[in-house]
Amino acid sequence: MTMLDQRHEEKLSAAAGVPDALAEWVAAIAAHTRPDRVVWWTGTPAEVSTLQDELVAEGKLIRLNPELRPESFLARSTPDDVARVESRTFICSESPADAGPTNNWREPAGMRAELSARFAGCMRGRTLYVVPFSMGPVGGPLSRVGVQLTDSGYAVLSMEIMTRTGAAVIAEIAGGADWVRAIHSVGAPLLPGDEDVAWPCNPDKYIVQFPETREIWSFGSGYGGNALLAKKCFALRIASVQGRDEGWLAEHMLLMRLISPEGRAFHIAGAFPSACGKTNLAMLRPDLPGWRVETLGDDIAWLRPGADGRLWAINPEAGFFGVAPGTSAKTNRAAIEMLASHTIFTNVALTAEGDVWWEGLTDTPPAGLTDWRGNAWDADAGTPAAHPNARFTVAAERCPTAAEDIGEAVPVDAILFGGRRADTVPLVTEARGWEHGVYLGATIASETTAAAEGATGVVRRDPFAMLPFCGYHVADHWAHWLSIGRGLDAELAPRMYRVNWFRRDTERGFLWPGFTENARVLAWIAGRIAGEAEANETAIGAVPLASDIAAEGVSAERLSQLLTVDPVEWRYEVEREAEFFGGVGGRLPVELSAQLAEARIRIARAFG
Ligand code: SAT
Ligand code: MN
Repeated sequence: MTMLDQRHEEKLSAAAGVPDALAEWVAAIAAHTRPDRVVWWTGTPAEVSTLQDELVAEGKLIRLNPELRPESFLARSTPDDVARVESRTFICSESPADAGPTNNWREPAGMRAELSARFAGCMRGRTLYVVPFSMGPVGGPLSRVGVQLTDSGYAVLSMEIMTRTGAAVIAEIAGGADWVRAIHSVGAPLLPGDEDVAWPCNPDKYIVQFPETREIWSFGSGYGGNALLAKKCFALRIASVQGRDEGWLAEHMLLMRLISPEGRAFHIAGAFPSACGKTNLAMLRPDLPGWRVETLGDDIAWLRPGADGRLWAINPEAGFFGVAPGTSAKTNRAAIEMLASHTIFTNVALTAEGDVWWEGLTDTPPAGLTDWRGNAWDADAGTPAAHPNARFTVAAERCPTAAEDIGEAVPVDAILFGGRRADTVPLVTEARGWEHGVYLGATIASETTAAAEGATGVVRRDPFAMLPFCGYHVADHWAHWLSIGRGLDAELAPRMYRVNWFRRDTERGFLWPGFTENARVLAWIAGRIAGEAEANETAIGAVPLASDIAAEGVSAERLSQLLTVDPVEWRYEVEREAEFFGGVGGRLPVELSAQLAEARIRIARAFG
């Protein structure tokens, strides 16, 4: 018996107690995709280290220098597989109207036929891993389970970090828990005589969600949200539909606990598009004496109204899949400490000593770098050493600012809606109430980033930062937010804020230092919640007094620019919002057309 076969046998026995429906599904997928072997993953440390060794031996992972970066690895993808592929992401609801105007809809039966052809024999020569996982603590009141089948060992190790895996999940399924079926293949079968490559993938990619049957089929990519199906595909696209049907919300949000010098805790959720600083904000170490942040999550929050009239939230993930470039001791010291060991890096640069580097980590790049493509890096060539969407994958418990109760539900006091806007949007504005807050969420716009394929720096509407992640009609999502609000106690419901750390001055770049200084904005928000901080009313919501957010090195002139509501910009902005709402069709909630009408009137009145 080879070691692999032996491992296979062990996993099969570990999987004893597998309910018939799960065993039959795995058998059916295996019969169709024809892997050489099927391995039931339970997530023991021995399994992890065996798989790491295998991937190193196959050239799919590079073990980093254990003296400098213990228990850590580097993976390099191919240049055509570096980000989410929104143009190949499909929502296959029965009715196109349920997917709405912002999703790529495909008719389910037709898509199933297409996928069936792609998946036929696609795992030949490879191992099919069965990875049962829980989003949220296994058995927790807001938790959900799923099973990912994948032929990527890299995806397995990443899922092991990002979710809770293991036999306890199988017991949940055996106990009757609903489970999401998630099937992933890199789409690169190995025929006899074929040589494997470091990053198998397929130029033809499919990221497919079937919301009604709670199924995910992903083909052709090994990267991030395309391949770790628990993340965007399940915890956002499928879970948003589960939430719509069951009265909760699955949102693209960080989650943090801000603690004041007096020891009062404020729980803050924040929706920002990909690569707009959620991870940095969630791990903030405030520059303000006495204030502290505990990290609860950096990407996804599931929110549910409680019997007490408050909105409760969990982070369903168990790890962080964060953007490496720009992460430094200045921008996110906690992350730098967290990445000291036990991390899988993807598409960063490799140093001559066998450690990692990326743009922004240090001011000067070390000599002798190998770039993310595996070539000697030429500092003068003008190309970055790390890919702009290079990532780290690391367990949440490694984070020095992680809350002890990470994974448990917390009552939300404030919700932030943010994006990257060079102009127009002030540093922070407070919503007048829930409906105005939903309007702020629905009208988020942000410059595109390297987290998705396509051009970067283009302003697009990204409602609730869910444009690529909402599994149903975008306007129904807003209606659902409105209905969740009606179920909350008006006094205890979260307050809502629009924030923008990225406003620019044409000559001097960013007006606001950001990062640790963002604590000043959070402290003002906490002050508002506590009924202590003052505000100036503007046409678009309340803004802080400049003195309340004054940061060292930010002149009075810059503070006033940061808080300015510019008449020309806002007359233009509100018409862009109107255009966007116009494109959403007849499902636009009346509350939001009323908000838009009110915004127009307020802007006209304020500026004449
Ligand atoms: O979708 S990913 O998980 O690859 C990252 C993101 O876009 O937030
Ligand atoms: Mn994200």
